[in-house]
Amino acid sequence: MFDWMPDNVAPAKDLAQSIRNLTREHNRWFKESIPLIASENVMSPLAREVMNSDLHNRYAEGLPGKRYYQGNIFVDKIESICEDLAKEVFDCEFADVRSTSGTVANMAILTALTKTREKMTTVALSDGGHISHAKIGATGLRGMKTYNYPFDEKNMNIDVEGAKRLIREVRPSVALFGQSVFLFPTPIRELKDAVDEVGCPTWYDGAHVLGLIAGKKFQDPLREGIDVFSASTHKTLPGPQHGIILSDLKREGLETALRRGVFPGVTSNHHLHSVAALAVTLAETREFGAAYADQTIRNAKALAQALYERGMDVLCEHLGFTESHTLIVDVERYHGGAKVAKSLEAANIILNKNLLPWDSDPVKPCGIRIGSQELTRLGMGPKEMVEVAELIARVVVKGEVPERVKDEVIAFKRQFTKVHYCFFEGEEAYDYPYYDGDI
Ligand code: DSN
Repeated sequence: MFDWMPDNVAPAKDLAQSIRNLTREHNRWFKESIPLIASENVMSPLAREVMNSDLHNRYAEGLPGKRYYQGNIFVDKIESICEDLAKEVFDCEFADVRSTSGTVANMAILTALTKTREKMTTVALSDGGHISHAKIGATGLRGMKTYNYPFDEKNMNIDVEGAKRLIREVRPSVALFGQSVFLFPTPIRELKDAVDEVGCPTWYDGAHVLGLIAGKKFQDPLREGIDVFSASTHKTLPGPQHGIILSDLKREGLETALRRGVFPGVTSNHHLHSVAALAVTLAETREFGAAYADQTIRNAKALAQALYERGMDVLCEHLGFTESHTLIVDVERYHGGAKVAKSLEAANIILNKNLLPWDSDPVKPCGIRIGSQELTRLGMGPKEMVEVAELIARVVVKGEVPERVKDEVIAFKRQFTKVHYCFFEGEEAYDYPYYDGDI
C-alpha cells in the first residue's frame, strides 16, 4: 500500500473485486426483475459479441477512407456497412452513425442547423420533451431561445392549431419535434403548412420510437416531410448506447453541415465497438424488426388495458391508451410517481416516475412511465402482460407488501431471460463471460 493511503482505504484489488461483485449482482438483479423503463432494452448475443471486441480500444476520427489514423482497414468496412444498413432500414439518402449518444447527435444537429441566440420551437419537458431539447440541456448550452408548443393534455399530443400559431409567430430557425413520452405519432403533416410558410428546417428526435419506425409500425418522419431525424439506438431499437442521424438531404449544404456537426463539431473519436454493435442490430432489425415492433405495440396496449381493468388511471383510454411502446399512468391517488416507483422497485419491478403535463410541482411527479419493448424482446406476449399488470396492481392498488410480491416476480421472470427477435435467438440476455476466481 502507498504510504499516503489512509488505513481505512481498501487495497486496489479489493476495490476492483467489489466492482466485479457489484456488477454481477446487478446482472442477477435484472435477471430476476421485470424491466419496464421505456428507454431501455437488451442487446442481442451477436451485438454483445462485437461490442466486447478490440474495436473498443481504437481510434478512427473522420469518415471511412478519410481517416486521421492508421489501423482502420476493418473499421472502415464495418462503418460503411452500418451506414448502408441504416439507409436501407430507414429508407433514406443519408446516415451518420458516429454520434456517441442521442444527445450528442442532437448537439451535432444544433451545431449544423443553428447559431447562438436563434429561436427554436420544441415540446416542453413537462409534456414529454427530452432534456436535450430544453434550456437546461443541450439546446440551452447552444444558447438557443426555446418556445414550447401548446399541448393537448387530453390527447397527450401537440395542439395542432396552437403549434401552427406559435411557429408563425416565433418564426424559428428550426422546428424540433419528438418526445421522451411518445404515446402517439406527432402531427407532422398537419403542421407542414405553418413550417413551410416560415421556411425553417424540421427536426424529429425519434429516439424512443426508432425500433417501431424501423419495423414500419409507427409514423415515418422522413416520408412525412421531416428534414433531419436523430435518435439514440438503445430504446425500442435494441442496439448499443449510441446515436444516429438520418436525412433525405432535401436542403442544400445539409450533408456537409451534419458531417461537420458530428466531427469535428461535437466528437473526436467515435465509439467503434458501438458502430459494430449497431450494424448487427440493424441487420437483425431488417430480419426480425417488423414482428418485434408489432408485438411491442400489441403488448403495450394489452398491459395498458390490464392495468386499467385493475383500477389504475392509464392515460388516453379514449384513444386506445397508446400507439407506441409507452403507456403513462397517473398515480396521484397512490401518493405519486416517486413513491409508487420506489415500492415497485422493492418488488423487483423497475420503472420510473414521470412528470405529467398538469403536475404543479416538477419534483413531485404524479405519473409513472411504462415501456413494453424489453419484455417483448424477452419473448413475452399479451398473456404475460396480464400477469405483469396483476403483479403491479398488487403492490400499487391492493397495497401488498412489495417484498412479498418480489418472490413471485422472481419466479415469473426466471421464465423469460432469453433474447428473441435476433440471430442466436434463445441465448441468455443477462449472462456475460467471467474469469474464474477472485483477483
Ligand atoms: N432520459 C431518457 C429517457 O428515459 O427517456 C432518454 O434519453
